Amino acid sequence: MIDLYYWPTPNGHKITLLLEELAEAGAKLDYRIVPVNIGKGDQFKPEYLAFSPNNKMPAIIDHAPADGGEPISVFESGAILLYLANKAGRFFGTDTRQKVAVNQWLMWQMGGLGPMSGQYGHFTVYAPEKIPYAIDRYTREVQRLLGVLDTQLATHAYVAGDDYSIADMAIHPWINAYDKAPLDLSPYPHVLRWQADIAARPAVQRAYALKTQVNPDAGKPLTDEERRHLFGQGAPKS
Ligand SMILES: N[C@@H](CCC(=O)N[C@@H](CS)C(=O)NCC(=O)O)C(=O)O
Repeated sequence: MIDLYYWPTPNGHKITLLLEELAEAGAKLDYRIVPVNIGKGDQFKPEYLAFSPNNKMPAIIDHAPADGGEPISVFESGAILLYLANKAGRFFGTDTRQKVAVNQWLMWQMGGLGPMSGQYGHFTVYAPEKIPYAIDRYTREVQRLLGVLDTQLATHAYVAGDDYSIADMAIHPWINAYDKAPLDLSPYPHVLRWQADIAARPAVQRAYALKTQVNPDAGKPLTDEERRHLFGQGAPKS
């Protein structure tokens, strides 16, 4: 059994996308969701920090690792996707070349599209003060990344080639992640085609449906308490 420490955000969706897809593919890994309400500060609880020290979700604890030993915990969504895909032997390519292709696009999401989109959302949606330079900077960077993705998808069905992989699962939730600040995707027709193809998958629909099941308040404006937990994380160690 895998405990998935989860809240329905783009980084959380990545893991349910994989776990639901594994079930669909006949390679099911049993899991149960442990909600981490990041608006209430669950990510700062000592018992959570003990295995997920970056105070973010998602994280997992696998109580039945392949080596039969002690439970294995993993934090960072990219590391979790790699761990689970390797354990199941699915969605990570079958030879070295495919694995390299999946890995590089996964890292592209983790180091590029995810953080840049996160800052785009912060400055366009959440920041109490609208700073034109920051909004412009992150809008342009997300648009640049969408252009890179569009070029790749012009000649490939999925981001790493012919097969749907964990790289697609990492990227999909981050395409236009902010309903309140939608970007015009019409300059990226291949991204739109790929986005729709993936959205039609039954496993994807099940994964995204967890959003309102786990957080019925999803999409509502942040309360002051939620802002405090999410954006006031205390002073750095000096
Ligand atoms: N690099 C991390 C980022 C995770 C992340 O930013 N999670 C957000 C929600 S999408 C979170 O837990 N935020 C809580 C906080 O910042 O206190 C990953 O990919 O797992």
